Formats: sequence, structure tokens, C-alpha cells
Amino acid sequence: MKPNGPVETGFSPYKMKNIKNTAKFTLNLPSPAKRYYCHGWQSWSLTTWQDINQQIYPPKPKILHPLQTDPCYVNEICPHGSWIGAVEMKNGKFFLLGALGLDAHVFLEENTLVGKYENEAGDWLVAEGSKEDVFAAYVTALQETEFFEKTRFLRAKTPKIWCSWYSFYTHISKQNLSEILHDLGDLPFDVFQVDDGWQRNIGDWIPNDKFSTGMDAFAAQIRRTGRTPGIWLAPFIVTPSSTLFRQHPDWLLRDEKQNLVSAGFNWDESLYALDTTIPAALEWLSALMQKVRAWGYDYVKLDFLYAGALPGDRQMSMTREQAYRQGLETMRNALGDAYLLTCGAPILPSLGLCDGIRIGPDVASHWDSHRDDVLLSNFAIPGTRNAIRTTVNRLWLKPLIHTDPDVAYFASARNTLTDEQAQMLQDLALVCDYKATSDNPSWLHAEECEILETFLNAKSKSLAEVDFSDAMEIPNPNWGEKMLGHLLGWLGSIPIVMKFFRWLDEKNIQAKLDD
Ligand code: 9PG
Repeated sequence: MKPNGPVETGFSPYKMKNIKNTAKFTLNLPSPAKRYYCHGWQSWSLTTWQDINQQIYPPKPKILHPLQTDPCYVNEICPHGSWIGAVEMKNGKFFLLGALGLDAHVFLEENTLVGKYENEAGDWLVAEGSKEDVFAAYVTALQETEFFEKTRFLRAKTPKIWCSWYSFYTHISKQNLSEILHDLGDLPFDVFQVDDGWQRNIGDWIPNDKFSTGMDAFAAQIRRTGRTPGIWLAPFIVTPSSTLFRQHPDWLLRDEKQNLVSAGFNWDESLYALDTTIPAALEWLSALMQKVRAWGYDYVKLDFLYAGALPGDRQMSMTREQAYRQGLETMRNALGDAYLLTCGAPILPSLGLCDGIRIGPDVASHWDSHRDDVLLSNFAIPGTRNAIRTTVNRLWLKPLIHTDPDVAYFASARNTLTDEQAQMLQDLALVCDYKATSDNPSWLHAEECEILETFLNAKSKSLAEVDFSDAMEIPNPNWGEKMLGHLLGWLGSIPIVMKFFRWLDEKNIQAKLDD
């Protein structure tokens, strides 16, 4: 890495400039900026316009850092983000510095935008102008990179999806999903997607007892209703209780001391990652994707993909995002012409290899949470306001890839969103032009069912038509809340406490299902 790259000072002469092969690029701003655009690393990571006078604290608990942020930069104090940084100046003008390669990060240090590649040198785009101009310039420059040699994956149409997650969570079975399949009637969904809950374990991608007749039989059942079968997997994650973990400890990502690299905590377990530079692991990934295609699934949601790009000491020498891309490309090739939706996925390294990408955290049947927002500063955790905020701030990606904002809600039962909040989420789907819901049709009143049908047939909306400002703010904790947050964050990093919170969530889900 060069110790010091070229330094650009002052305003124009350029409106847009390509900088070639530079490890560190510094752009001196003509005056202090008003707001900074922080771009999160993966689907769920916070993406927001940060007021220069506002501090955004690292999210808590720490145990979730690898799962929600780029753990390499989580403790940076200055405003920063992955691959791209932009500033809004007091005169209303914007400057943008964006990487045109992988493994890059941008920082605002006083009055300078600093872009750094982690290992090698790479290209940058600098743009100056209106907000629309600078993001459009970045999109155009990205389209000219090697990511887009494979443009065959930008399909003309986005599918309309019924997804099992936000009504059943892991409580799916052949029986309850068969009922939904029936109850959906003539509603114009293209895809019926089975989410988390069908598999034996995270790593053991074979059907569990709730799908004892096999995933191929269930795909055939979906197909008979005229819909495309969809399925969820988290192929880069391995949990300690899985058979894969026991059989292939040599496939797991390790650090320099040969300790396992944490990929966070979920499903009541520690998460670990596959090293996607290991040929045998790649073969396994390829065979897994061929298997789900052979079962009959033509829409595949690959989740928790960030695990493939965590920092670690990989078997073959390549950067972490190159390793991720190699793993994803292997699966893409094995999936053939199936629709591939990536989720929990690093944004830039996924471009060109998938059809769609989730561009925000999960929605939830609630708007916000004092615990998560104010005490824990965690804006990547499931919550409708968090989902809208990050998704709206990533809409510039739309010309590059299908942008999935997650599902919209139509049922007022088992849901605490106000009509306006539910409407905002529906409008977001129309702005993204990506429509999905998990609503159980039997929870919908006749009028809600009509609204759902109208939504599925509606044409897309432009960003200018909808006011998302209620979702944009980042709440600021006071001193007492910060202290309480530290205590809660510390407690939350103890697995048993996490398990307790999860037990509470589960009780809540069960109560809704029994209702
Ligand atoms: C299945 C789910 C759904 C969902 C995905 C993903 O921050 N978190 O702890 C966190 C947990 C789960 C999660 C996202 C974030 O959800 O986005 O649509 O498929 O997995 O387990």
C-alpha cells in the first residue's frame, strides 16, 4: 500500500473524475460539510445521512458486530462507510468519493474525504454536483467495471413474492404452508418462498421432520398452484451443533492464531463462517445449489452471506471480498438461470452475480424500539423504521440490481404499525419495484385482502411521490440512556442473556400463531 496517495484540493476543474490505481485517495473539501453519507457494508448495516454534529455510536451488543456491520471498522469515531462516502455542503452542493473495486472504505477526517483500499490499490470516482448527479455518476462508473461484465442477471421484471418468514418465522411445516398455498387463491404472486425453518441445521441443508416428505415433493406442490418454488439457505454459515461443523472443521474461517472467526450469534448459537477459498468447500457449495435446483426451486434466497467476507486468515491468499465473490460466483454458476436474491450480503461484491439484493435490515410488526434505537444504537436490528431508513438511502443502487426492501404488511391484526407506517412500507415496495409479503391470508379482513391485491397489481412509484422523512431520523441518547445502554449491551453479549431475549421473542411469536 502506498503511504500517501495524491491529494486533490479545491473545487472544480472537474465535475467527475476517475482516479486510477490508487491505494489511498484524499479529497480536500472547500469548507466544512453539513452531512455525511455513511454507507453500511452489508444489507442490514445502517446507511444514513449523518449530521456532522451528531455522533453515531457503535451498535450494541458486540456479539452481533460481525452479523450487522463491517467488524473491521465498527469502532471508528469519524464518519465513515463502505466503498462510498459523500458529503452535503452548506451551499447545497454534494461531493462523492466512491471505490470502483472491492475492499475499500471512505472516511471523513475533518474537511477531507479519505478513501482507502485495504490491501491493493484500486480505482476511484470523484464527483461534484447535485445529489442525483453524484450518485448517478457513481452508478455509471460502476457499470463500466468488471462487476458488470455479467449483466445477464439484470432481468426486466421483479417477481412478486409470498415469503414465510414474517408470519411463521421458524415455525413452518409442510402442513401450515400447504394451508397458505391454498388460502392464497388467485392472488397474483409469482413466487412462494419457503424461508428459514425447513432445514435440519445451519450447515445441514436437508429437510427436517416437519418436511418429512422431502423438499422436492413440496416444490412440486407449489408448482401445481402455478407459482415458482422459492427456498432460503444460509450457505456460508455453520453452527457448532451441525454435522458439517463436526465433519469439516478444516473448512471454517480462522484467524492468524488459527482460532475460529466469529460470524455473530443467532439461532441460540455462535455462528462460524466457511472459508470460500478452500476448493472442497466450493465444491460442496456448488453441489448444494445444484441439489436445490434439482428439488425444483427456481427462486433462491441466500442469506447471512456477509460471513464469506469476514476478515480472516484464508487458505488461499486473496482479499476477503474477493474470497466472498469467488464463493458467490461458484453458487451463481451452479444455480444456472434460477432467480438469486442475496441477503445479509456485502453490497458491492454482490453486484453482477445476483438478480436482487436486500438493501436494508428486516422489517418487523413494530415501528421502532426504545431498547434497540436509543439504548443500544442498533439500527440494523429488525424494525420497520430501521428497514425504511437504510433502504431509502440505498435507492441509488436501483439501476444496477433489483433492490429488495423486505416485505410489506397488510393485516392490521398481530401488528402494531399505524396505517401510515404500514402504508409507507407498501409505498417503499412500489418505489423499489419489489413486492413481497408474509401475511397469512387468514389474518386479512376482506378490505385488507383487496388492498393487497391492488398493491400486487399497482405500478411502481417514484421517490418524489412518497414522504419517508418520519423514518430518517437517528435518535440521540442522553447521558443516562447511554449508561443504561452500556449495561444492556454488555449483558447482551453474554450468550445466555441473548438466549433469554430470544426466548421472549419466541413466546411472542408463539402467542401470535396461537391467536
Ligand atoms: C431467517 C431470516 C429471514 C430474514 C433475513 C434474516 O440482526 N440480526 O440479528 C438479524 C437476525 C435475522 C435476520 C436479520 C438480522 O434475518 O433477513 O429475511 O430470512 O434471516 O433467519
